[in-house]
Amino acid sequence: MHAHYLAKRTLTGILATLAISSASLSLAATDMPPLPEVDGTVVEGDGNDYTLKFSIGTTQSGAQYRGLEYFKDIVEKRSDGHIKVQLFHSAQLGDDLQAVSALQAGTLEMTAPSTSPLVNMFPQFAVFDLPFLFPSPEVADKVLDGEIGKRMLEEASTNGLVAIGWAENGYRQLTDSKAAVSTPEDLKGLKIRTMQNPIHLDIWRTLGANPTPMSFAELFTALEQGVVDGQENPWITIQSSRFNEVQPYATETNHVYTPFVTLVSERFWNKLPESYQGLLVEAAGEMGRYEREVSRTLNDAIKQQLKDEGMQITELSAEQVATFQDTLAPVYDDWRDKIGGELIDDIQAISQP
Ligand code: EAX
Repeated sequence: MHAHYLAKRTLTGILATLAISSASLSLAATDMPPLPEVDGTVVEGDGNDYTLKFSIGTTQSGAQYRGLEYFKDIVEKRSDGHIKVQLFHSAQLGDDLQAVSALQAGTLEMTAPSTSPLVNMFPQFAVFDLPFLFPSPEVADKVLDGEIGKRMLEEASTNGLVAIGWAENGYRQLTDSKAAVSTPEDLKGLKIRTMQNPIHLDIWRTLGANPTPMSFAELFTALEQGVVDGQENPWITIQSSRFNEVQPYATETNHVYTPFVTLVSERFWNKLPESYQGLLVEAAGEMGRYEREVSRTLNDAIKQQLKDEGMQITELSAEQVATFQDTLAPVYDDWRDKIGGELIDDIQAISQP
């Protein structure tokens, strides 16, 4: 058993090395790390076979999809092949909101949208839209993996959905096609696509831009055709969606931290034996930890790669960040009461060193 494991590892290592050296040399810094080995024992089911379609909005080359590949590996191996996982990327089975509706209808089994388009359904998710609330990924982890995140998953397990874990899209950055942006004044008149979320609309309106909500699936074409001038997403999502091909400018604003919430169709969930429900929860936890690690490890390398490919990236000074924060203070105060000040206080308490 031990020898077998060793042999397998070595072979995998050699194959990975070969793949890297024969593939693209220029992308080495941002190549996905190899998938971790699956550990854990086989989980006994009820003898039935299940097929699970898991669809996401981002593309095949992002960290999110890499996480899904790990999820598939875990679930298929640990169910001894009784659960088959089929992966769909790039909103092939619908954008964030359409995929959630499909889960409710029982025509799709899993998805992992950004929390932002779901705030009408789950108002507490709006904390993830408040500007500059999460000072570091470590604070985000404490919130997502602690009591608050657990409570939010419970509260989001309704309306035909079961929420079983957190991954991340990450810290959002601005891109545009018109000019470099380093102050809110530079945004005047810029048409910025936002997620379908009232706080994001408020943020960009308050900064002086001309925001318009749109699904992620329509975004590349809208940027390419100049329907909008800019958008905002984490570096990894900007790169994996090739937005830099149509957006020469970017600003490292880090204005919002966006998680992905892992959702299962309740109709599918209820068909599964309890042991397989537990397996999905464990696999979602491992996927979330792995995906966040990949996303963070690649973040800076991807920013550098975007620069190398010709994107003009503005990095803000502390003072410039403060100007954005001060301008957005009214948005923060206004939404604070609507969302619930106590929850925000709890998150801020976690942020204190
Ligand atoms: O599924 O809409 C967006 O900007 C997000 O990146 C999208 O939720 C990814």
